[in-house]
Formats: sequence, structure tokens, C-alpha cells
Amino acid sequence: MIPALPKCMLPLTWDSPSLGLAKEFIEYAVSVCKPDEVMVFDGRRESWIQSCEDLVKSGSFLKLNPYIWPNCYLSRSNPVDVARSEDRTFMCLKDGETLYRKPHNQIPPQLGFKWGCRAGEYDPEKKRELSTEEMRQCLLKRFEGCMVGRTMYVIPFSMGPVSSEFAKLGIQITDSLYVVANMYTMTHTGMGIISKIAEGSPFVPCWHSTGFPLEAGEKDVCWPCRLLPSDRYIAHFTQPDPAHPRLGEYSIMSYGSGYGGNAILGKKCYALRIASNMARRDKVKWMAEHMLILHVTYTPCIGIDEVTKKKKYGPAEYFTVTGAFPSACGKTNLAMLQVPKEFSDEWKVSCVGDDIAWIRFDSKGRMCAINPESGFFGVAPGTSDYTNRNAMETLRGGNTIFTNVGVTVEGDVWWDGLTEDPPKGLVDWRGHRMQDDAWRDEDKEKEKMKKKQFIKSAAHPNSRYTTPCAQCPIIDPEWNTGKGFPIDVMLFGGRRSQLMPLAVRTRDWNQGVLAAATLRSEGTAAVQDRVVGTLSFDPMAMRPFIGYNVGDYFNHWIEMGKMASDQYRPDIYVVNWFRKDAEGRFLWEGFSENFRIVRWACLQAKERREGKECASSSSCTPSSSSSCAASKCCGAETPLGYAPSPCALGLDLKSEESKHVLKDPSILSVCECKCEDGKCVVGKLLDDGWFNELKERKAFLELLEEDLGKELKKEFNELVDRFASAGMKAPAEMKIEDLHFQLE
Ligand code: OXD
Ligand code: MN
Repeated sequence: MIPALPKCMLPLTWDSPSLGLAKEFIEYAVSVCKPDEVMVFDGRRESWIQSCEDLVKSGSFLKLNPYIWPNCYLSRSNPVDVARSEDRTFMCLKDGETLYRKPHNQIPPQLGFKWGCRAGEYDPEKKRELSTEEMRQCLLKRFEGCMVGRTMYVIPFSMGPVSSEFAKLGIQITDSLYVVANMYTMTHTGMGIISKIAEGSPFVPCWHSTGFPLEAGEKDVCWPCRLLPSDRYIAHFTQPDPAHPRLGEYSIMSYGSGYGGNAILGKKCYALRIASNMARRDKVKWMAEHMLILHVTYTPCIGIDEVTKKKKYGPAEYFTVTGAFPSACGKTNLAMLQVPKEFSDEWKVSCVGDDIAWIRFDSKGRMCAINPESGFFGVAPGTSDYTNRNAMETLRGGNTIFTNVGVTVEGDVWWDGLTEDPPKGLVDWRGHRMQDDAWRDEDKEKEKMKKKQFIKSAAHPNSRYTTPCAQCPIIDPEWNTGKGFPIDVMLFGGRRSQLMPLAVRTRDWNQGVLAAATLRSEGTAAVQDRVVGTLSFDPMAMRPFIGYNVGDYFNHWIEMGKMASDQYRPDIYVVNWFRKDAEGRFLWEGFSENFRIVRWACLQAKERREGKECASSSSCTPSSSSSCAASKCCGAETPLGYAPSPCALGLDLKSEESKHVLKDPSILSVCECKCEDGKCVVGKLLDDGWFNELKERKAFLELLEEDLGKELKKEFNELVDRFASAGMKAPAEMKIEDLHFQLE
């Protein structure tokens, strides 16, 4: 049960002055939103079940078949509210601070920045974006009376285990019980947080409303929201509210949408946008990144025991790999990777997190990551026992909320990719009964097309599941202890059907930061109204989540690299699982096979730990499949960094299995391999597309104007030089001119 406010505050009473700032915020929010009643969510499992059952009663949730999906529910959103509304997301910084030097509407459209935060709404009368305090007034006006006829739910929550040094607290007020139910799974909730706040721990006030007050006697709808996209605001403030300065510098005000990252405010709004701002502002610097965290255990086989004839294993070694990928690019799959059989004897992986990493230094100067969330909010389509059995097992553990997937009349769920053929008795994500076998046709070609259409319409492409991390069969035993996992490897990857190679290890931290900063990716359905497939910049996969000036954010990365100890500074890799051939077929098998890159990276981290410098490779040529020990294969040198040979990935191009995994070995590199004295050296470029690619990257970096740090500029010009050595035309055009400083 969710008790009404005064009861729930026991042993503290509602009138207790010791409730301090929690009380000030709730009273402030009540006075603005004018709800009919206020309830506090106490974080108990019973309260979660009660919330879900109440949602069933009101018609918002459908209870799924408990024999297949125990304690699981289906929710259907309004079809206009199905993804994060990036172009209604505002980072309202301190007066005088900006995300980019240029106002949002002056950023060249080809850079893809129609999506991503802006400073304030554009006011056509003032011919400028609203200032931070104007935005606050604009939001307060929207919130005025927005909960009339409704209940205001108060959710005390922590990002990160409450007792850990990483933990950050928040209180979300919301008029959506769906959001309450999701926040329970995605964050650490409970009354202990109110007590901590009462004791003086800071918290972020998080305002959320669907913007749908009810007149007396008006019937509620299943998914309240504002229908006009321009009526939605996801606004973040990083300076105090002048009316309530004691509530601190940070606050979030989200209005008009009930979906995912727009409404579950602990996730993208707090744990990425606000947290990244805090991370740079705090005295002890840290980072909040859009990254999965994978823990890898390697127990090398060291021979055969002569007596028992069994394999002998050396001591276990541990690695932590993080991966930054834009939304809907397979982060959850990589976070729950299944190690291919041929490696599973020596290698095991466990999952720490699938979306967000908070990174701090430990006393040895290692960058250590935790997952601040407690649930997975994963994209359903494409998830199956073949692509991600661990995710399926997590869901089958029950306690899952599905949003916008298809459902059968038997109360089973379905989406594109779950099974080969759609089941009979399917109801699509909008609640329309689909006609069984409507896709069948005598003409097999026609049937293929019709089936594709049918399948695609069952679940929304951004349909989701909200499920507890603790249910994942390969969750790391220490995922929730607050212990930071020391990072060895950081992977960065976009969705690129052309040009970008499968994987490269960058030469050093600064080159890696440049590569991550200039990451580009093709659009997916995770963003409202985004044209799927269009290419845009997505630095560190954080474009929609960077919570302060983007140039400063890059410089923060450079500074964090300087603070890391030389011995433990993570290696940065750029990867791309999504190369396609002319017919649109993927050239890399992906999914579990991505482990080959993880293994290659961990073996290089091992060499570094052992003090063996990975220089440009020895005998690893893309055509050799012979005696190349993976641990010796640092890779062939390319302008982007070191590229793996097939043998370094455990592939033998003569075998059919390997050809199935890697359909075209040329995706391994940007250059034709050229060997001199048995060593790979930079060869001729394989694709002329690099000229345009660098030109676009230059345009993006120049957008930062004076905020572009000298290190990145130097790295970029050196990258151009390396491409010039590999035969790229007109490099002089490509260099970034000195904008404001002399290069050393
Ligand atoms: C997510 C996203 O939901 O990145 O994780 O959109
Ligand atoms: Mn994400």
C-alpha cells in the first residue's frame, strides 16, 4: 500500500521541522500543482504490486498470463508519446553558460543536432532562446494546477546503492502511477531516503506531470499526456530556483510526456544530464556516462595435468569493459553477452549495468564504475533467446512491465524477432486485434513483404521492458554493493552501415577521446520523430545527455585522462557492429560474436598490466591464420589506431564458421594491409569516403569554436596527417586552423 503522506512519514511526523528540505519541496510542489491528494511511495515491493494492480483496475495495465509471465504487466502508451522527445529537451544552464556557442537553430542541420538538448525554447517574438529563469517561469506556468483532480505521488529515490559513496538522492513528484511503478524498478526507492534527506543529505527535486488535470467528474484516460509535441518540456536546471534557493542548484521539470526517459526522471534526466554537470562541478571530479559495464573473468588454461589428464588453469584475472553506444544500438545485448562456446572454457562474463556508468577514481588512480540504476529499461524488438538469452531469462523472472509490445489473447507478449513466425491471436501495441495469418500469400515473394509489414506493426520499434537487474542470470554478485569496478577498456561505437571498421584500439587516451568525441551514428526509433537511418554526431553516445558546455565536457575527459595513473588508464576502442553490404546484409555476425572484440581488448589490457607494450603488430596480417597467438596481436597500424587481424579475433578465414562470423574481412581495417619485414604498416586507404568523413568531423569540432581544447585540435590535425600518409587527398583543406591558441 502507498500510505497518504502524513502516515508514511512516521516515525517523523509531517509537521516535524526535521523533515527539512523534503517538506519544503513537497509543499512547494503541492502549492503549484494543486493535487487532490498526496501519497508517498514507500519503496516496498507490496506497494509496487499494489500500484500495478491499481493500474490494472483503472484499465492502464493489462495483467499478463501469470503462468508465463508472473507479476508482469503490459502498458500501452498514447501513440503520440512513444520515445524520448529530444527536441523538447532543455539544458537550462547557469546564466552565461551555453551548451554550444551557437544557438540551437543556427547549428548546421547536417550535423544532426535537431536532436539533442537545447538551452531554452525559441521565442519568435524575442528572436532568441529563453533564458534559464524565463524557462523556469514557463515551466512553473505549465505546472500551475496541473494535478487538479489527481493524486500527486512522491517518490524518494537514490541513484546508486544508498550506502555507497557514489549515491545521489532525489525526490520525484509525479501524477503518473505508471511512472511510480517504473521508478521502483529502475531506482533505489524507500523511506530511508527521506530520513537521509531529513538528516541533511542533498537531493534533486524532480517535477513530473503528464499535464492532464481532471475536471470534476471527468473520466481519466489510460495514458494521459499532452498531445501536441510542442506542449512537452523536459527541462533541467543547474542554478537555484530564486523562490526556493535552499532546495539547491539542481532541479528537473518534465511536463507533458509519460514515456521512458522523459518521465522516469532518475534515468536520463538525473543520472546522465544532471549528474554529468555535477561530475564536473564537484570538487572531486568524476564522470557520468552513457555506458554499459561488463565484468570479464579470464582463467587461462596452462596445460594438462599429467596425472588426471585434465586441463590446468592459471589464476583468474579480472577485467572491466565499458561500452558507450547510442540508444538502441545493442548496449543491453553486449552487457549480457553470452560467451561463444569455443571461449567459454577460459572466459566468463557478468553484467554490472546496461546503460549508465558513474565513474570515480580509487586510491590507485584507477577509473572505477558503478551502475547507478537498479533495473533495465530495454528495447524489446530484436530481443530473443537467440540474440540475448540472458535478457529473456531476466524477463521470465517476472516483475516486468512491458510497454507498447504486442500481446496474444492468451496473455503472452510478442515483438519483432522474438520468434520466427508471429503467433496467432495477436493484438498489436495499439490494442487492435491482428488478423491471424494475414501475412500469408501463395506468392512467396509477396509473403515475405507482407510478413515483414505484419511483424513490424505488432510492437512499436521503441517498445520496452522494465525489469529488475537482480533477476539477470549473469548479474555480477557485486553489481549492487557500491564497489566501483576498475575499468580496463572503454568501447565506443555508433551504428554505421558504411566506412567505419569493425574495431580499432586508439593509440592513447587523447586520441581515443577525439575518436569518441567525433562518434557518428545512424538514427534509431529510440527518439521521437527521428528519421531512422540518418547520420548524426553523437559524441561519447552522449549527445542528448551532456549536461553542460560540450567543449568543456571534452576537456573534462582530457583532464580525467591526465588524472588517471599511467598503469591503469583505460584503453579506448572504437567499434562498429553494423557494417552492411550493398544488399543491406550485415557483414559481421554481432551478438555473442562481439565477445571476440572484448577478448582481444582484454588480452591487450593484460599485456599492458604485465608491462608489455603493445606496439604495432608483429606477424598479424589479415590473411594469416596461422600461429598468431591472440595475446600477441595488438593489431595492424591504421590512421585510426590498431586494427585486429582475423586470427587476433580467433577467426580462420579458411573455415566456413569464420566466414559466417566475418563475411568480409575488409571491414577490419581502413587500409589495405601492407607488410614490410613481416610487420603490418599503414597501407592504402580502402575507401575514399574518409575525405568526407574527416570534413564532417572538422565541421563538428569547429562548431565548438573557442570551447574546443588544444589537445583535441592537435589530435585531429595529426589524424589528418596519418590519413594523408595513407593517400587521402587534399589534407591541407582538412586541418583545423588555429582558432584561438598556438599549438605546442
Ligand atoms: C535508453 C535510451 O532508453 O538511450 O536507454 O534511449
Ligand atoms: Mn540509453
